[in-house]
Amino acid sequence: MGHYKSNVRDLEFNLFEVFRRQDLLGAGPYEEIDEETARSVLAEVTRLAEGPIADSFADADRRPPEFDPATGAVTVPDGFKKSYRAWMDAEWYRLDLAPEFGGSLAPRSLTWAVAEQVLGANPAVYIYSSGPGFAQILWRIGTPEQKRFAELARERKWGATMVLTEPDAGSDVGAGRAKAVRQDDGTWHIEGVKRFISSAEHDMAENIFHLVLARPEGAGPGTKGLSMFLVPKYMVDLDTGELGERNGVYVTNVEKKMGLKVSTTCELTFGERHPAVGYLVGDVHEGIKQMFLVIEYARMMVGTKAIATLSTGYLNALEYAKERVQGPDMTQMTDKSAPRVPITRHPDVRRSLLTQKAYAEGMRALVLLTASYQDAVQVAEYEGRRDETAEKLNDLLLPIVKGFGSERAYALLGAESLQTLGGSGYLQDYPVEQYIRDAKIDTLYEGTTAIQGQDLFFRKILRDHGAALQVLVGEIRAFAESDAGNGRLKNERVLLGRALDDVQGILDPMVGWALASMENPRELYKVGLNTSRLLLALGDLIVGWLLCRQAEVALTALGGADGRPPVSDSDEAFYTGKVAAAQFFCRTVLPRLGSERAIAEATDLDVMELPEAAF
Ligand code: ST9
Ligand code: FAD
Repeated sequence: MGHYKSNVRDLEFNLFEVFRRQDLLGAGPYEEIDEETARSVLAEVTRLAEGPIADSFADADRRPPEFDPATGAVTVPDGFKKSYRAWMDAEWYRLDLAPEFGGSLAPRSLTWAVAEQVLGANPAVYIYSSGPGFAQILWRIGTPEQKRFAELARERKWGATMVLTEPDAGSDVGAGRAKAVRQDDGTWHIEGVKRFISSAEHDMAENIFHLVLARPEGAGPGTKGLSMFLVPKYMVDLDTGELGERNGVYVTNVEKKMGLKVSTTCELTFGERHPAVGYLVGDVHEGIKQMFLVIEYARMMVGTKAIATLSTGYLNALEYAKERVQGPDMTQMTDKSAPRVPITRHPDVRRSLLTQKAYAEGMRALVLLTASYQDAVQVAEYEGRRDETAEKLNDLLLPIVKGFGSERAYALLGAESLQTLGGSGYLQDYPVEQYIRDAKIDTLYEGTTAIQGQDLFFRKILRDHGAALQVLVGEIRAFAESDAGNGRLKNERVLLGRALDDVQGILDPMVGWALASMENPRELYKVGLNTSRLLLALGDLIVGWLLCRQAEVALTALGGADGRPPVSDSDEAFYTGKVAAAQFFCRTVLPRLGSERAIAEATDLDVMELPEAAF
């Protein structure tokens, strides 16, 4: 048995019992996919993920890719190549692609359920495999020539990268100095050095294309002065598809990292040896807007990766706990001859396991809720209209999936999953220590947690005048005030309502300080002292709500309502676990939001007035 433990039962529960995705299938944009097909896709991906994709996970960590500074070439270990091939050859990435672009479009909820399994089994496989997805974005926004390039890229399975970061421009992308110089033939020469670029070199594809942000000579400062350029590693004859000369973009270093080692993180130098030719994407100077099409997808991917890792971390911890015998039952702790029990009998281990289960399953539901808004956006597009509410709810939830998801997953993997294995968790005999190293990056790239918190408050709440948030809050309030759970969730709904008031109690003063900052700019510091707090608190609230919704569905199934047959033993255990996770989360996690509120309300400027020398 490999390291990866999928939770396909829970994926199906979310898709078909909670979010009822079957109601969308077989019609509109998803005419070709019915529920049975969707379930068989999940089953097949589970087989791949737990088998060939997971196979090289540990080995590729111990023997990471080798970089040859003389040639700039990178050699990826053979085992990993096999995992990558297994995924690319299966071509499930086509589920994300439009039929006009060689795809078999599936709802995003299904494609993120598929992605979860690959990201949990071997995240770098998914990251390297994003070439066709990048190509689709280029195909949507590119010139006719770039559309042709995109089709070749998809067919030939070329690799792709997103190129923003520079040594002095990380969170502050607008500080980028890479330059674009226009040539007489309409192409551009890119000059400068980018760093930390994922997948910029490897030996698993014949070509790699880079989507690069650079500043045309004379363009203004900040992100709005950046344009996006297509810069291929090898030039391409668009008529024949043949590869031509080597372009002047080279990897000049590959970083040594804490985790996710098989995913290359590269310094990328443009135009040093010979010109790096770039093509202005779509022939328009809208670089940052265009790049956010990629970023939005990548932020969802990073959150899903983190949550997938927590899920397999929890399931590994659970398996270990069931088998590890240590100490007597607590009620017999003074009896030195009492029988020893599996550690699952110890209250503190149970607390830990339920904490992991509630977060892993609640955050999976958060990913799939977000994906269900993406489904709505796709359906609307297909019908020739826009669903602005779904668009905005997706926008609102993205920083929570990414920022909250990665923070909670990383914290729990260390504090709870590894801890469950005791000293054994610290060894490389078990996968959890690698999970922790591999998951740390999720709080950092694609915008750090601080950036996600600011995105949530300033862009997704304040700039939206709270409109999308009010829709979400309205749904949570309605649930809290309903009779969901038929009496069995009464206490939980009260706790949920209180948690909602607490989150509102964090948000209200923040809005007040933001308004007051127009008179006194320093009031903005009080907002900045609380954006990460709001991000995490709102995440906890949504997880609590989703766990309660799941519990409601589970209680109905257990109650045998609507003349349903009694459930199987395994389903009975599954549904019982759902109710328990919701109750546990509402009783032990949500009350903490009251303290967060009190801390937020008491915010003053002391922290900002402290002289740097006093730190
Ligand atoms: C990275 C890669 O870290 C990590 C691993 C990658 C692995 C690759 C995997 C890729 C998978 C994806 C493949 C594609 C597949 C597709 C498949 C399809 C089916 N939302 O606030 P302002 C825009 S990469 C949308 O003034 P500042 C907007 O246009 C490095 N748009 O910002 C806005 O204009 P307007 C990641 C947004 O103060 C404009 O930006 N690095 C959003 O100038 C300016 O906005 C980072 O993430 C948004 N949320 O700049 C950088 N926000 O307002 C983190 C902004 O007129 N830093 N825009 O609409 C930030 O995000 C900063 O906040 C900043 C600030 C740079 C935006
Ligand atoms: P900094 O921006 O210097 O941040 C340092 C600290 O200051 C952080 O805690 C941050 O939260 C905080 N901070 C910074 N600004 C603010 C602010 N305004 N308010 C509050 N706090 C702030 N980039 C790409 O373009 N393409 C890639 O493919 C890519 N892949 C990557 C892969 C890996 C393994 C790594 C490590 C990075 C990758 N990156 C990539 C870069 C990544 O997106 C950046 O590292 C990230 O955006 C943070 O930038 P930075 O490292 O410069 O940190």
